[in-house]
Amino acid sequence: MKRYLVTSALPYANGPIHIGHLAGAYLPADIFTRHLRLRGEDVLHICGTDEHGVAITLKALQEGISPKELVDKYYERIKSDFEKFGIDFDHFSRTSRPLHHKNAQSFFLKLHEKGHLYKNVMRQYYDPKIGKFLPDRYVVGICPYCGHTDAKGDQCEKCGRQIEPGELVDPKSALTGEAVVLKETVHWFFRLSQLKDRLREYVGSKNWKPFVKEFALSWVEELRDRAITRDLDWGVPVPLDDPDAKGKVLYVWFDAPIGYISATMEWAEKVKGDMEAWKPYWLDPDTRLVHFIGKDNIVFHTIVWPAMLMAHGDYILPTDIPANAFLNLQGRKLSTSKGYAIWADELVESLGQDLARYSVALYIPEKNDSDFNVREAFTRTNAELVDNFGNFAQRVLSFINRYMGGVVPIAKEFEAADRDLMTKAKETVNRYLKLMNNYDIRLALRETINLSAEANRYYEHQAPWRLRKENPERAKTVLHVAYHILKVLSALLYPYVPKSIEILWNYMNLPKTDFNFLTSYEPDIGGMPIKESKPLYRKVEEKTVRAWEKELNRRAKAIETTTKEDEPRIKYEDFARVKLKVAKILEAERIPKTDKLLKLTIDLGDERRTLVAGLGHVYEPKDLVGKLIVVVANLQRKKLRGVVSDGMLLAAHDEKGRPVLLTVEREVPPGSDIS
Ligand code: B3M
Ligand code: ZN
Repeated sequence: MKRYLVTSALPYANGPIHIGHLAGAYLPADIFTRHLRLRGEDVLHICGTDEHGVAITLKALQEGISPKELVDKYYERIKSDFEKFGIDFDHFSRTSRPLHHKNAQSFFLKLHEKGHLYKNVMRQYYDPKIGKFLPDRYVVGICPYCGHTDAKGDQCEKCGRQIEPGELVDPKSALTGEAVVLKETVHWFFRLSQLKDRLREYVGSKNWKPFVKEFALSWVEELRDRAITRDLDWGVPVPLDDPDAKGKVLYVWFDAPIGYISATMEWAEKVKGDMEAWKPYWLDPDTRLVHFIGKDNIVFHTIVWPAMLMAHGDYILPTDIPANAFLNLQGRKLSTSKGYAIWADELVESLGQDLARYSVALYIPEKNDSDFNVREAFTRTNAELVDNFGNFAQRVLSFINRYMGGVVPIAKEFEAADRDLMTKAKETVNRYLKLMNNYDIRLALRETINLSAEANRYYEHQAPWRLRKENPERAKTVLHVAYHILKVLSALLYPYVPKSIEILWNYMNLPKTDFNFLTSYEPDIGGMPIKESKPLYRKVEEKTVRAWEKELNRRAKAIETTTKEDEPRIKYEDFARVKLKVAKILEAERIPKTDKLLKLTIDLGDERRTLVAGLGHVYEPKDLVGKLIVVVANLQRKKLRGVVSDGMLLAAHDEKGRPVLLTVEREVPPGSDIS
């Protein structure tokens, strides 16, 4: 038996959980953990809310409440969201608890005593009106690169550039509106650069997902020391008597990962009732420590956090970090702050827990961003979970109840078709185990549904409803085999849709429900009584799909109008800098290994150019040739998948988020100016 400690990224306690959070970390982590438990492994799934940092204090400001009131509100909401979605943590804690504060402070002190920290002066924005240093997010001004008037102290959301202290034009305090000044302040820095070699060796030794490992290795080479304290009054106070520590707290990304340890300690005390029980999970090198996260948390989990653990010295290092990419919704980015999402609780309310889990599991972004389209997701859930698997289960159990006295028949002799299907089941289980161990949660589900489709084909082909009159013995063998395959399928599907499988196990009246028993062929299932059964699932109705499409359209439009109101107006001169021209598409071809990117050759009147456009999932290349399009002609060139795109074409988006080309209403020469 192996020991695992699985964690999911601690969600900021500043908003409800939506399907992007679930697909990005929490649902794959729950599926993986439930599978390990079914296999009988020793596993803990730990999580909790991340309750410090600017993400909390800014949201509290916006809601006009204190950070404490904010985290108290969202701790309860987030905990409830996870419970409704069946995310089954062994313990769900929160980083504002005293245990964590004490733990984070002792972690800091240990690094301080061992010489891994040093004080340094840095320039920080200061609001003279309230006499406080401001975190970069609290400072707004004009982006020195693109002129965006709502850029923040450290980055511009419009052009995406990092902004160094002092670069922001006309910086003002987001709290008081007053002009801010740069002042020197003291912070404690973590000697990350000293750990570069150890980190390079540590990351190099891991067989993480390629995009995770490459990203981490690239960061190791640019490693520099980081400030791990902040001028904020909400957070874990810096535990030093030093006058420079007054009014300072630990940087949220320093304290938050320590929250994984604190939550395990709290589990030991509050759930297990044994203060020492956390130690094997964090101190024993045989424990496999697995952090499920979203891709925006890769750096902190693959570099900073292991460096902290190396510097501290007592704890094990993360074994695996199965980071996932992002989930989009109807072709648009999800946004908690803008209210564009499907919230965990409303999806369960609408579909029930198992269909909600299944529909999200189909789109877990394990390697690339994926898009949750409600019509496609619910149609596939109906076809695969309800019609394919659900139907097979109901047919087998009701046939046994109706024609075989409610007892699993004994099989006297197997035919080739029976042995084939049972062999396929065994092979599927082996592939499933490999995929699960490699965090390929989505592909493991694919294997399961493929086996279920095989089982349906077998059942249809054998046609026991005819056999029971013509060859009753044969009918008994077919139902015996079908019951065994249903038992295997239940083990594979349980982690995805636990509630319905537990009901199925009751109908099947199984003596045990561990993975090995469920997936092995047990001859003595013959003769076992089963219980009356009912259909496990109800399909998602067309009216529900329509209602979701309508509602999501409304939410998307709501963003457009709010951004319109908030969006500052530009001057004509700003617009005049953009050179728009008519172009004719001369050639179009797909860019290999992408389903969206097309390489276009266009005629711009006095020149020909190459453009890269994300139209391939909606337009066939051949249909584009000859079209007149609108192009931004003076955009900086950009290399996309090895092709230099010299300009950008303009397209609108329909209600499903699909691109619709902009063109002119009658023929004009290519290269014509647009103004
Ligand atoms: N609170 C997740 C986020 O970026 C962040 C994770 C902390 S895990 C230690 O929302
Ligand atoms: Zn900018």
